[in-house]
Amino acid sequence: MKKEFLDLGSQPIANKFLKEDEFDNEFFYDLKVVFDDETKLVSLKDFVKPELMFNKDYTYHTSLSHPMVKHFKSTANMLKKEFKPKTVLELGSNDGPFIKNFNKKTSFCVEPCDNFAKITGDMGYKTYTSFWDAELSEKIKSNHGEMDLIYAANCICHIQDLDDCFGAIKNLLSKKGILVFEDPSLLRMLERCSYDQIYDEHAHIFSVTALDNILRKYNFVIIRVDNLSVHGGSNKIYVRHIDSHDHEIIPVNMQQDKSVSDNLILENDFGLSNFETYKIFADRVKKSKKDLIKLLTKIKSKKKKVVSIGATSKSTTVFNYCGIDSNLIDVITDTTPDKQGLCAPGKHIPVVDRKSVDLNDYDYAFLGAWNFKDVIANKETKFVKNGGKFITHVPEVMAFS
Ligand code: JHZ
Repeated sequence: MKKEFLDLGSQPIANKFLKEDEFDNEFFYDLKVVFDDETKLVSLKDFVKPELMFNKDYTYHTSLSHPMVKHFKSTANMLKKEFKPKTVLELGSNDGPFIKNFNKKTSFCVEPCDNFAKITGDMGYKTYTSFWDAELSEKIKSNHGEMDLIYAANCICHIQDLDDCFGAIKNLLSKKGILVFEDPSLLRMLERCSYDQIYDEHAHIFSVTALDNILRKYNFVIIRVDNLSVHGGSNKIYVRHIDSHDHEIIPVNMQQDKSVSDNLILENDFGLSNFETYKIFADRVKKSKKDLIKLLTKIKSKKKKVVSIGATSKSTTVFNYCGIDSNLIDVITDTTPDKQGLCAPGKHIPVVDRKSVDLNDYDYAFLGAWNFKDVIANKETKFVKNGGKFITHVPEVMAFS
């Protein structure tokens, strides 16, 4: 039984930055969110065709975010040390910051966006330019055998058909192998009212509770959960086959640790299994929209200028849900060359290189990449010294310096 609790209105493809002559044919869909009473999974009501989102024009380069490169390097080193995998598969390898820490002969990538698949291919990793599914799992198994580590960061929550996804993983993961994946945390999203985690690519926002319910169907068991600060609060989930060690003693690193029950209890205490919690969240989202429009309108009425930092998928949701266009935000800066010179999805605010803008010409800077608040604040100390203020909507709408 899927119950709708949130309507974020008509939305464009979150990462499809456009030229002016593409405005008329831009694709829009209704972004509504549902809660499944049985599994407790939160998902989009209507999915967008994957090919419209993940293709050769995909613009999100993981390696352009230095904190993420650091994060993937330390994750890779930790996994090598703790699990010593002989074979590794990464789902959604993007431009390779994780896989590049592993042996080229025994590590493989799956990446549906041609532009990124080419990057890891050129780095020497066999890369399957394809969406993850049962057929591909079979193909990889017959080409390279089973995998000891299957890793996916910000990828599983993008896969619409979770049954096919986990079935395909079940088929390829070696008997004593480990599946590790990380995605934004539903609990953190609800706590912080960061509703902008919801956009076309995020088919689901995972709780440990829902994953525990779903993974059991595949005879998988969650053995550990790490709460991460990346992407505004994510969970790293460690999973093995339930019968991985038959009658042998299960090694310590493969035993279920306390983090699993700790997270389940925390989520239960917050009310993640109750529909009422989602209705309260939806009311907070509506208030956040009202507050943000009010603040920006007030600022503009005083003839002040506002820049936005980070042309994120998240800011696509905020700007389109709140109806924020270039009357309220003059320009967006982003460090990604592929986004610069284009206009942001839906509301068509121009995106420019940070280096081409003197931030001191602006009075306020909206944090489109609020998840990098500290990194941005440390870079932009001159802006603050000259009286500039940041604006964020997470956890609530405010201007600060
Ligand atoms: P960032 C993407 O979401 C899409 P986004 C995807 N669906 C997903 O799940 C998450 O990532 C993981 C720029 N920037 O990481 C770089 C600056 O301009 O929040 C990026 O374009 N200045 C795969 O798009 C953007 O902001 C800066 O100082 O919401 C950050 O995007 C910094 C630090 C970043 O992900």
